[in-house]
Amino acid sequence: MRERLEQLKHEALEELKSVLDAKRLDELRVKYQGKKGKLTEILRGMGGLSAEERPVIGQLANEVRDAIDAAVTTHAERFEREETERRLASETIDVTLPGRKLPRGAVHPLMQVIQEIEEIFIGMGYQIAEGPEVETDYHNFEALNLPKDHPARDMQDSFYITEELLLRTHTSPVQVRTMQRMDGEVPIKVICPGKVYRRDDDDATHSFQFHQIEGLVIGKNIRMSDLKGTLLTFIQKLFGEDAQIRMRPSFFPFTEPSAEVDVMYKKKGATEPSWLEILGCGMVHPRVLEMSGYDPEQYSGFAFGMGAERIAMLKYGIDDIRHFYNNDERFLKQFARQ
Ligand code: 2NL
Repeated sequence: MRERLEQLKHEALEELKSVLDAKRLDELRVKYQGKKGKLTEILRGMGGLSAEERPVIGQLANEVRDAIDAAVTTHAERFEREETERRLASETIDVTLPGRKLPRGAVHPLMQVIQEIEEIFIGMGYQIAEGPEVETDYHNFEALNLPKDHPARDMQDSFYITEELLLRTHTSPVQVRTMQRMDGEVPIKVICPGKVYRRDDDDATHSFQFHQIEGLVIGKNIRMSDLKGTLLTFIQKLFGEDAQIRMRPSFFPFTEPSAEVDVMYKKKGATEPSWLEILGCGMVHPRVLEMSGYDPEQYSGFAFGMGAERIAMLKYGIDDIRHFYNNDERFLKQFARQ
């Protein structure tokens, strides 16, 4: 029995030398130490030993078992270490590699122009006001001195939702709401940018949906010369210090007197500068002041309005308004800053 144990130990340790992975190692452990293993088999035969032999052989059997255990554990630890090293080598991340470049968006050219105009007026002490795109007939027309039978309502064919509700045809209702909210207080200095809608057939210069920027100033002794000076300052900031303006008499139901403003400007691509119509304006009509709670005997004001697309087209020499809405990257990328 002693020889068989020694032989078993020798055999197990020899076989262990050729074991190269964790799976084979486990198979080997079962082969010798398992329930049906070789060591177990030998120990089962201990019943036939004498009382003197039994403790001696028992101790030897324990030694053999411990020796095989220790050798298996040493191997297992080595396999584990090797596996960790392999994974460390194959899963290494090079943190010094440059990152992937993400495509970066840009502000839409139309929004750039609107923001630039807003900033010019903010610099002159104006506030920005916004309002709903679905408006009441009252705010869009009535309060602007356009009663129901007024022929100017035909000029602005509109998208009606109900008898009383429509998509705003200009941003003037935002100014009406501003006057109502200010409740007779002065001064008012606001810029109202936003989307407006008119029933037009789309072409190179018309769109059923476009953007307007309107301005309103109300206070004591506001005069036509204040309007002209404000507009000259604005246009020189937008088109350059050399830009000149001229005012031509015009008509709007909500201003009296009214004027159209041209700017002397060399369009991108043009050889000679020329007068280009850029906005409409005037002194707020006394009835408009009165309807929104300002006594025209005490207060006066001026207002102006311009199409944002038109300004952007003049400034950048864009020949078709539809470029703004097509979202063609070849167009948009030309205006991406940086
Ligand atoms: C144009 C002309 C204009 C106004 C808009 C206005 C607003 C109020 C009172 C009086 Cl609340 N006027 N707005 C005045 C004159 C002209 O726009 O050609 N826009 C594209």
